[in-house]
Amino acid sequence: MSNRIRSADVLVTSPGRNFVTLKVTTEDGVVGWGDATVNGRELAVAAYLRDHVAPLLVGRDADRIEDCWQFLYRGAYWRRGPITMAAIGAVDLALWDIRGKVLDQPVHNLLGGAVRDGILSYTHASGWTLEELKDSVDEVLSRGFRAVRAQSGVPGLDTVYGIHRGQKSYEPAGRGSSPVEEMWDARAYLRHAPRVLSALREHVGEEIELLHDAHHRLRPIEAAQLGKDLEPVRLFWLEDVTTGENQEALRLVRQHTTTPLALGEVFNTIWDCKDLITSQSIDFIRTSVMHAGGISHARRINDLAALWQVQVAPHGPSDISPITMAASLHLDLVTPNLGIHEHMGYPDVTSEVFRTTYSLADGMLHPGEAPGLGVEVDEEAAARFPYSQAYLPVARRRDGTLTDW
Ligand code: GCO
Ligand code: MG
Repeated sequence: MSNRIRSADVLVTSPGRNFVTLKVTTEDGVVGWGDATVNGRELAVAAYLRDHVAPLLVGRDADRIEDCWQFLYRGAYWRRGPITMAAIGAVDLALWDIRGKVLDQPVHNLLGGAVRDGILSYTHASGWTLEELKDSVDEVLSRGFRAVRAQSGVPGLDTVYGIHRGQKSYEPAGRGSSPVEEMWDARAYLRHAPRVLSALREHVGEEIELLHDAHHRLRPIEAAQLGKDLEPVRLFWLEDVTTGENQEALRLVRQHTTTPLALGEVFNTIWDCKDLITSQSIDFIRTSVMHAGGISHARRINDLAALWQVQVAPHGPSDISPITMAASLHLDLVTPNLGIHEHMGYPDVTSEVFRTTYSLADGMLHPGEAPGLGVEVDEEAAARFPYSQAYLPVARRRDGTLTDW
């Protein structure tokens, strides 16, 4: 029996949207799958994996997951950052998948076993108008969800983060060779969002959990104002109310409001999360398992958060593949301080390539009991969906200044 790595191959495929997948095969022929998708920068991470990581994996012992993580993280010298950490994350996921398959166990059993029966999840609802938003929320609730993220249009803006442009569901990345340019008006949003969310609270009653994503685009004092104005709505959380780069900003927001704060979907390491967690400036840490270097690193973030009574709420948009979704669910199942998991869902066609065994029923997710992560990739199907360039939008203020999208 040999768990040495024979090959590591990168697949870029686009069933409904672009995904970067890593396939690691051992000398015994066991295959582990990893995800390395960085939305809008897919080919950069594919090249990093193909040119700089895959050659280092061949011949290594697939059982030594932590050593491999340390080797790729410390060994790069130029460490951290989304591309490097997504690549390391993909390798880590693939090695946990192999480990589970070799031992014939689902990954959560290798991580200490389940501490809960299922994982509370939320999905997205949106509408240009309050009436459309109510209908969208009702539709989500009719599918069994008890927690819903609500995004609304803003009068005077014809594109707003989180609101779909005609198609069935919202997908921010647009196909084409350059990004769509959206317009942003913080004053208009700050006037409108509290009114809409208050009306929505009236509509759904007290027991449904409402979440809202401000998507990094407010300045600190605007963020504080929004948090304060939304207190009567009793949100489950207000997400990315300002950017997380200047972490002091969150302390300012915190001083002004008791609305729970969630942040961290663009963070890559425990170092990015450390100050916000240890200063208790946030209530939920949102790193995705893959963008934060895989299970081996994300679990350290989760444990740090536990010490400071911060809950874990993994990022789960359509732009991380079902492999990361599954990995996240295995880790959620064993994490005592889990809060909630995002489930944005995928275009139907994605399931032609990614065969999953995780489940969603009555708003609760479960990773399933298949050995490994429980996701298999159909390579023939993947080949039918070649990469096609897509970018996330950019945003400008009314005077044309580029701002955070
Ligand atoms: C979320 C996110 C996403 C991001 C996307 C960018 O809360 O789900 O904000 O929708 O915009 O992941 O690639
Ligand atoms: Mg978000």
